[in-house]
Amino acid sequence: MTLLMDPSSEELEYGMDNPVLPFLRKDRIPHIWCPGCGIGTSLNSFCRALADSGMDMDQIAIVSGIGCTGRTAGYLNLDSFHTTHGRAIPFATGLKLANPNLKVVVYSGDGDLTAIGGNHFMHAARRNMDLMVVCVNNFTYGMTGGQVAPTTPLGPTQTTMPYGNFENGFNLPFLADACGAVYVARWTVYHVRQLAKAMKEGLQKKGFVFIEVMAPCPTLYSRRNRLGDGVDQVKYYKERSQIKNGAETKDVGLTFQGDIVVGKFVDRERPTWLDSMNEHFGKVLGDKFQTYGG
Ligand SMILES: Cc1ncc(C[n+]2csc(CCOP(=O)(O)OP(=O)(O)O)c2C)c(N)n1
Ligand code: SF4
Repeated sequence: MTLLMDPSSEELEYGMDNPVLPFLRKDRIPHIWCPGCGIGTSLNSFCRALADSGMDMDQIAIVSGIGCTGRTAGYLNLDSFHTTHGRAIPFATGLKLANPNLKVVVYSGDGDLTAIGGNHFMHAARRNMDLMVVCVNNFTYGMTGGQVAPTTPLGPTQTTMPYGNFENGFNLPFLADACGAVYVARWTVYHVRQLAKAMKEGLQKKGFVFIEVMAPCPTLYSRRNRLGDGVDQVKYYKERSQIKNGAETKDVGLTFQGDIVVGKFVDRERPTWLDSMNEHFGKVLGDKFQTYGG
């Protein structure tokens, strides 16, 4: 093979013209994720959404909690914060309120967001806090060895459910919708283009945006349940997904290896927390109140 480029050049090392490169902290690579893990694919879609959005990267911040998905913050070439377990949303809320001009994105796993962080998730959606929340749902606690998660469907085994899970899992889009999110979508890591488009829309939307991304955890969830490798899981996503934009979120619950409904389910308008606060205090205090954050 003839090398056309200097072998020490960055382009050769990472691939020429890779559009996601400017958004990654190359000094942090190689990343920690296992072969076939879906988190990296979701991150690729996110980088493409950043590129397509045309937004000023100095105006975007990313916040993660703890877990394999939580590591995304460290790999992104944005102002990024790796917070404590379950606390990405309150941290992001503080950031947003301190600097209302920032677009703040929370990027974390299903356990981090909806188990230990579930209370924060509900209230941020209820308040319509202006945040975009991406949840990589691999149905398990990846980083800590495959414990049952609040999203694990009925049936599969987990380290803490060796005879199969008997607890009902959350239908995350339904939860987000019921709590008041203004934008709710679900895609899988098979749907990379639709996912990037949803993320771009989410970046441009004002209010609590929730995007669920179904992703394989081949090392723990798939192996334990004999589902094959990451590619086998993506084939399952391809074969069993139905795109139903506008579907009622109550109807999009997931079952173990069953049909998957994907799409944009909710896209509505309602005042954000800051809009409501400004309006309220403007009315109550009149001229004594100075509008905060424009
Ligand atoms: C207060 C606290 N409790 C528990 C943990 C251990 N812990 C770290 S990550 C994690 C779960 C991660 O699962 P998930 O959010 O689904 O992310 P994944 O690793 O699957 O991407 C847990 C329980 C912790 N770090 N801090
Ligand atoms: S343990 Fe699972 S979620 Fe974590 S990096 Fe490996 S495959 Fe991904």
